[in-house]
Amino acid sequence: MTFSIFTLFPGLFEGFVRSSILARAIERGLVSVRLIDIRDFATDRHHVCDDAAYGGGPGMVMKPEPLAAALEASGAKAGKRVVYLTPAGRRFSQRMAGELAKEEEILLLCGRYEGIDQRVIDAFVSDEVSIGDYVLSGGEVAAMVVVDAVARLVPGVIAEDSLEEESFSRGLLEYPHYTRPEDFRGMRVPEVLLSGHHEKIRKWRLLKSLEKTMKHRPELLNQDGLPAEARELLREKRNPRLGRGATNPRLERGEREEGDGNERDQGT
Ligand code: 6GU
Repeated sequence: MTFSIFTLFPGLFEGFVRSSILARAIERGLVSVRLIDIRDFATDRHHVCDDAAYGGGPGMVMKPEPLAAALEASGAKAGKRVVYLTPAGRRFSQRMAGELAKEEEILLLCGRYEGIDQRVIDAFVSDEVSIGDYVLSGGEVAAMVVVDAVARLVPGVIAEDSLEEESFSRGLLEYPHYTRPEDFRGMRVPEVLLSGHHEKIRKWRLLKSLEKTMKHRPELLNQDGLPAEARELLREKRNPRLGRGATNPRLERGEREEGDGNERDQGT
């Protein structure tokens, strides 16, 4: 997968492409990143890339000629996805990342100032993408977000099993994680995670994922595609008098129960 990034600030990407996961993917030939400095395609003496907006108003607009020349020199138009990063775009999502990861190459266009001339969008852009409801001073940080999210979905970049477990891949936010030590400043790792009881751990994690999602992103729970077991747990949580009479409060607290496989030193 090749990411071709069109920007007035290629230097912003230097640390990013040298960072661990992406650097390793590049090293292994799974991903490549091409940086195209739009300014190199401005033909005037001062390499001017912006100008005042027709119709007036504050702020500058990126001129069409250098952008078009940069895109044409880099093989745009050959049925390739050209993604323009703009706060006026469709909201980026895990689903969109998955779609983009199927492409051989994507071209990412980073705007600065008030944006780029509309005619470049009309002639070259296949997707206008925003990363969220706030305004950044340019598309570069947004392009890094897209490259990061897409690159890690390219087969081989990260382990398949870690992808499956992840936030959003099952429509829920992630459960809490713990590593050693067992006791950190008096805060203990929930007993269920020390039990070696895989089924209990799986259920506890699903419950914690549901609780986290209810608290931070309740709108995610109304979507299709939630696993049946999650849907059932949710129904019980929302109405504890239904079903099996609520969830087990000891399980929720991650405490141990007799005979639950939590007893250690039994070779489990
Ligand atoms: Cl893609 N660009 C800019 N400039 N601001 C944004 C954005 C993109 N997404 C959210 N805010």
